[in-house]
Amino acid sequence: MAPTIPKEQWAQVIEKTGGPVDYKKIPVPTPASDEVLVNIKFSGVCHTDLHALNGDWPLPTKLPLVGGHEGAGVVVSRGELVKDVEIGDHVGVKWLNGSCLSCEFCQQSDEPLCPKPLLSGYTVDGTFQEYCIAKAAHVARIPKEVPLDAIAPVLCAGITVYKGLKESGVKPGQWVAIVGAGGGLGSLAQQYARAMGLRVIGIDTGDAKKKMCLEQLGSEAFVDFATSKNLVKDVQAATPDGLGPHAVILVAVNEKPFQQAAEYVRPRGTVVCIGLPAGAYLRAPVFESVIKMITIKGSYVGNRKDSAEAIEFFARGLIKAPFQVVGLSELQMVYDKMQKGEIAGRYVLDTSK
Ligand code: 8ID
Ligand code: ZN
Repeated sequence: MAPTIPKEQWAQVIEKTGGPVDYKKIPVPTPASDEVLVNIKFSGVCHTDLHALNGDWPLPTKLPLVGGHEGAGVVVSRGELVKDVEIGDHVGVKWLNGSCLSCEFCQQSDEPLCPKPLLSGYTVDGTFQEYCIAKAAHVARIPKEVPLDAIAPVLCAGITVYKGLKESGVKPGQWVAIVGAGGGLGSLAQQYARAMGLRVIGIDTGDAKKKMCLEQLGSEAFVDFATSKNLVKDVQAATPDGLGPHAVILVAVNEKPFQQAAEYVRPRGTVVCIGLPAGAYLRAPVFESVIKMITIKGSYVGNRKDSAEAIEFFARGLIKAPFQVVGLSELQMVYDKMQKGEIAGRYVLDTSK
């Protein structure tokens, strides 16, 4: 029996850049021929959603905007060209809502680099609503036994850090520093790193995040960036030979660590930039970069295969990161906490509340 789809739904809407978000009723959209309509059950709140609200990136959002791009839910209707996604399937709506599928980048499975991307919760309405549209070719497949609340943060944070770890080229047994370890991406990065056989140094601040990283997420060492007197030395000292981590995964929302990582990464090591602090620049000493032969690179979400792999790690029970569920109506509270750096792990919104 086809599910009943209401005409109206609850959503969190940004009317103007800077906010606040407005919790109100809006029409339920209708999918085009190549799209599906997903009844979003849970959506994670990523710091990218806060960048969208604040308008602090050099890329304008649509307005009014429904944010959100970590949506897990159930397909309730589909366009007439959609053949391989069924009504009732569990799917994830990711940051990359759609891409052209024919450019050079889409052809080589680098679809996040498509010059004409549709970005959920940024250039198209996202997952902070009960019913969300997504291109059928891009929805992530979620096995039915996987809980939709816990998988939600994987749909951006998990996929992104898993991809970043692969891009770093580190091998099992090697050390990786996760900078911003206490946040949404950082907490999942530790779990993926452990599942991939890596040894982890967490970098963030405060006792709650320290405890979470060391006791729950698998970091073997923790460096508090706010209290460390010599961060570079402390990070290097956390590896047994004192030469520093083989890779650094930067997921902080602050420019400074992007200018420090090259100093403590091991010779031949790789610095992977993922966090997107507003107006920030990379900086590295030329002398050390050259004589240590280091690599500095960016990493941006993941393609459909990376997404499927990241979900499979989760489905196998290898990824357990803390999250707190609150109602969709409480999004502004989540933004306020995120702005102050007070969130350990991820908040997930229940769209029915
Ligand atoms: O594809 C991508 N590249 C991608 C995908 C998804 C998200 C990029 N992002 C970007 C987001 O837009 C955001 O800029 O990654 C960044 C992190 O997102 P998040 O994990 O959702 O943010 P959070 O939960 O607020 O965590 C940030 C953590 O960084 C710590 C904070 O304490 C917090 O725990 N942090 C800060 I701010 N400064 C730090 C520093 N100097 C720091 N940790 C270590 N050193
Ligand atoms: Zn995100």
